[in-house]
Amino acid sequence: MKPLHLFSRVSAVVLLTLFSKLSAQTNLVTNGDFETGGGTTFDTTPGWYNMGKSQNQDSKARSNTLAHGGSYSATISDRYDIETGAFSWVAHCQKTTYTIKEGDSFAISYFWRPSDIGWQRGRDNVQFVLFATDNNTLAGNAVWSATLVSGNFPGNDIKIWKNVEARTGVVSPLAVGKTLFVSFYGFDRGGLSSDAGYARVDDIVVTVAAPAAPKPSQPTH
Ligand SMILES: [Ca+2]
Ligand SMILES: [Ca+2]
Repeated sequence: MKPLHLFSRVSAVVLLTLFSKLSAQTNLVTNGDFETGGGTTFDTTPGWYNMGKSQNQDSKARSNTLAHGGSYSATISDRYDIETGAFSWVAHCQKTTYTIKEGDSFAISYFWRPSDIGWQRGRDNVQFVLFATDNNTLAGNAVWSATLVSGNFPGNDIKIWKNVEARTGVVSPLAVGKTLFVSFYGFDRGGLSSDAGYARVDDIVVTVAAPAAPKPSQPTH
C-alpha cells in the first residue's frame, strides 16, 4: 500500500503544478481574436461592449478587411477627448468572468497596426485600461485601474502588425473580490483633433501574471 500511496501523492503534486501553470496562462478575455460574431457592430460581436461616450452599440466593433489572425480584427479610432478625460466615442470594453485575487497583476499581449494614413504615428497610441469598480458594473466607481500604452507605432511600414506586451502593477486591495474589466481605445496625445485616424487590434491575451521573482537579498557590508 505504501508505494501506491506515495505514487498518488507525487502524481497529485505534479498535477497540481501542471494545473497552476495552465491556470496562470488562461486567457481572461473572450473573443480577443474578434472571430466570433454575426456582424461587425458591438451588438453583434460577443464579449465586447461600447463603453465610449456615444454608448452606441450599433457602432463598428470589428472589420474583416484586415486581420493579424483569422479574418477579423477590432477597429478603433483616435477619438479620445483629452479635455474631459472621457473615453472616446467608441471604446471596446469587456466584463470578464475573472474575480480579482489579492496580489494579482496582469499581463497583456496584443497585435496592432494603423489602418490608414490618418493615424498619426507621432502621437496616436492604443491604450488598454484594466479596471474594477465597487459594484462590478460600468456604472460603479473605479476602485482600481491600470493604463497600458502602446507607444508610437514603430517603423515606417504601417502594414506590419506589431506585438505589444505589458503588465500591470499589483492590484489595489480595494479591487480584491471584484470583477476584472478590460477596455481599449485609440488615444491622440495631441488632443481631440479633426484628423481622425484608424487602427486595428487583434489577438488580445490577458492573463494573471506570474508573481515577480523575489529580489536577491543584498549582501551586508
Ligand atoms: Ca482575428
Ligand atoms: Ca490623430
